[in-house]
Amino acid sequence: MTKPPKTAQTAGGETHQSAEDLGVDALTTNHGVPISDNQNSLKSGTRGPTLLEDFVLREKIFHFDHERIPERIVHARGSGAHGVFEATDDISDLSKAAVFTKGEKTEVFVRFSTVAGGAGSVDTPRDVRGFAVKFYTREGNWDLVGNNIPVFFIQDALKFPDLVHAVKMEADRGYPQAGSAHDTFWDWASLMPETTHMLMWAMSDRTLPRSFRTMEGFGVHTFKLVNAAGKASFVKFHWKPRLGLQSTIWDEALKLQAADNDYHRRDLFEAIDTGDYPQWDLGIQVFDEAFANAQPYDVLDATKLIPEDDVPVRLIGTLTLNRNVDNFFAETEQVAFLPSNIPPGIDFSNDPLLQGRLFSYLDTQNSRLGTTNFHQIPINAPRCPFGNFQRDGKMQTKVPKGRANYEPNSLADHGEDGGPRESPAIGFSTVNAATGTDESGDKLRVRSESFSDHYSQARLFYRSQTEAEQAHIASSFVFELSKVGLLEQVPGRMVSNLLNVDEDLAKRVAAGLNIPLPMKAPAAKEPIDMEPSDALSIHKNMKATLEGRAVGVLITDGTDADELAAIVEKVRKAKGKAVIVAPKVGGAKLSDGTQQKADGQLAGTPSQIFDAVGIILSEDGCAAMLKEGAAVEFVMNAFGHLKAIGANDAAQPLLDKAGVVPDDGVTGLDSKFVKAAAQRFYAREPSVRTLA
Ligand code: HDE
Repeated sequence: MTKPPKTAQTAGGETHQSAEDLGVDALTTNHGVPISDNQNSLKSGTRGPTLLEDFVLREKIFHFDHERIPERIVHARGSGAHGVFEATDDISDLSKAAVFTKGEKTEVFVRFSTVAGGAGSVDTPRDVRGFAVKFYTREGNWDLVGNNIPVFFIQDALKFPDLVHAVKMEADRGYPQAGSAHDTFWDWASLMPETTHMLMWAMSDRTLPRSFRTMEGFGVHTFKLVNAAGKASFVKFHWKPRLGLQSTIWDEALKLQAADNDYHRRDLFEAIDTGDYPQWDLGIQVFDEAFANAQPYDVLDATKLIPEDDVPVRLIGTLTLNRNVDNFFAETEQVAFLPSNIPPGIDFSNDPLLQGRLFSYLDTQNSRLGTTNFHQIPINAPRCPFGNFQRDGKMQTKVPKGRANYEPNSLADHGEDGGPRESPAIGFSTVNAATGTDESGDKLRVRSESFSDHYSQARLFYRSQTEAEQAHIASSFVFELSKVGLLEQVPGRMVSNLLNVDEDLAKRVAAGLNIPLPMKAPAAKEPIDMEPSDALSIHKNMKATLEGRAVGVLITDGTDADELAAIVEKVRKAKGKAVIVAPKVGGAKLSDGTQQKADGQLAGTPSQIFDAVGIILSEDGCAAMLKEGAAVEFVMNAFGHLKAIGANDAAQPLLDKAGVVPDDGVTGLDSKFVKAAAQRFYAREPSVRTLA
C-alpha cells in the first residue's frame, strides 16, 4: 500500500502527522492523498445528490470500470505458476544457449490453458491444452509456447483465423462457450484434410488430461539448436511429466464440469501450495538435414511428428513449479508469451506456421496489454540487464537518463553516456544453415508438395493406441459429429476422410452415427503404413503410482475408526492424498466416539474428482446412504469411471445398489486396494457403456 509522506514541517513551522506516525497503513488515492472515509460518498446534505467534486469516489469507480483487459483471442482460460528449470546434461556440442549449461538454474513462468473457451469457461472441455514456458535466461527471455499435443491442425499460418473462428462459439448464437462439438468446427475440419492427424489426437483422451501435472508438452514446430561454432541441428522439444500420463474419460470430464469448473486450476494451485511440486523433464529430439530429407514427411510441416522410435527423446533438464502466483491478474493474465523470444543458441526453422506466429504474438500483446511497453510489466521483464534506444510510448515506466536515444552516437567522446552497443561476439545471429527447403527467393503462394500427405501419421497414431483408446477415439468422433445439427453433409464427409486413416475406425464411426459408409475421400497423397509407436499412447505411458493421485474416502457416523486410520495411513505412505468425505462437513462420529472432520461434504464432493474411492461405512450408516442419491452416485460413478473401489463389508449393500460388479478394481480395504487405486480398469468399460 502506498504510504503518505512522513511528518513534515510547513512553511509556518507546524508539524503534520502522517499515517505512518499514527502506526497505520493509510488508504490513499492513486496519487497518494490519504482517504478519511471509504464508506460514504460526498453528498450535498445527508440525503442529497452525490457531488462531482468527490475525487475519491470518481477515481475509485473510474479505475474499477477499467479493471478488465481484452482476453486472449485463443487460450483465454489459463493457470500459471513460477518455477525453475535446471539443465542436467551437457549439450554444448549442440547449443551454446546459456539456459542449457549443465547445472544452470533458470527462473521460469509457466501458463497452462484451454484453447477455445473464454477466460471464465470451464477447465475440462474436450480441448487442446496450451503449455507455455517463459525461461528468464541470462541471455534474455526464451518463450517455448507449446501445446500438450505434438502436432497442429494446420500447416500454414494463413489458415489460423479460419480455424479459430470455426472452433470458437458460433458467430450468430454465441455458443458453445468451449469445446469443438458443433456445426462450424466440423464443417471446416471436414473440408480441411490436413487437420486429420491433429483430429485423431483431439478425439483421443489427450484432450481430457486428469491434471496439468499429468500431461506432456511439445514445442510442436521443428526448431534449431546452434553451437558455438555456428553449427545448426534440427530439434523438437518435449516435456515429459514425472507423474506419467493420465487422462480422464469423457463421461467423467463432463461430470467434472458440473462438480468443479476450476478442477485443473485448483489441482495445480493446491499441489504447489502443499509443496507437492509438479515436475517435467525437458527432452529433445535432435536430427540433421540428412535425416530430415530421408523421411516420408516434411519436418517443417507442423501436422507431422517425428516418431520417438526413429529419434529417441534425450532428457536434458528438469522443470519444477514451486511457487504460486501472488496475483492472478498481474502475473497469469498479464504474462505475454512470444515465440519470437529466443536466445543465442536456439533458432527458428522455416515451418510456415511458426513463421506466422513470430508476428502474431507480438502484435496481440499490444491490443491485449495496451502498449508496446508490455515487456516492462514485471512478469514479462527479462531478469537479465536489458537496454536499447527504443523510447517513450504508453505506460513507459523507465526514466532513461541523458541524450543517448540514437545509435551510432559519439556522445561518449564528449564524456556523456553513449548507451548500449551491439555485440557481434555474443549477440543473436540467425543461423544460415540450409533447411532442405526451396529457398530460391522466388515469390510463391504455394504449399510444398512435401506437405501433401495428410493421413499416414493419423493412421500411425490410431494404430499405436490400445484397444480401449481406439474405442475412445471412435466414440469421441461419434459424440462430436452427433452434435452437428443443421449441416447433414458434414458427418459423412468426415467419415469419408477417416476412411483414409483406418477402415475399421471409419466403419465404427459410421455405425455409431447410424449413417451409411460413404466413399473414401480422394487423398492428395496415398497414405503409407508406419511402424506403430508406444510413445503415442497414454495407456502405455501411465505410472502405477499413487503419487499425485487422490483417494476419496466416504464415511458416516459409526465408521470404524481403526479401518479409517489404516487406509488413510496406507494412502499417505504410498504418497497419495486421502480426502475424507461425509454427509456433513462437520464430520462423522466414529466407532470409538471421536468426531472425524470431513474434507468435503458428500453432496459437493462427488467421486469424479478422485482417482479411486474407499467406502467405509457402519451398518446404520450404509442403510442411511442407500437413501442418499449422492452416495449411490458416488459409488456408481467411481465404478463407471473405471476407478478402484475399496469397501468394507458393511458397505456392500451400497455397492450393490450402485450396480458394482466385482472385478480386479473392486477390493476390500487391504493393500490390494492401494495398488488398485493407482490404476484404471479399462477392461470394465464395455460392461458400463456402449462404445463405438
Ligand atoms: Fe498460438 N496464439 N497461434 N499456437 N498459442 C496465442 O497469443 C497463433 C499455435 C499457443 O498462455 C495468442 O498471447 C497463430 C501453435 C499457446 O498466454 C495469439 C498461430 C501452438 C498460447 C496466437 C498459432 C500455439 C497461444 C493469443 C498459427 C502450439 C497461450 C494470446 C500461426 C505450438 C499462451 C496470445 C499463453 C496464444 C496466435 C498456432 C500455442 C493470438 C497466429 C502451433 C500455448 O497471438
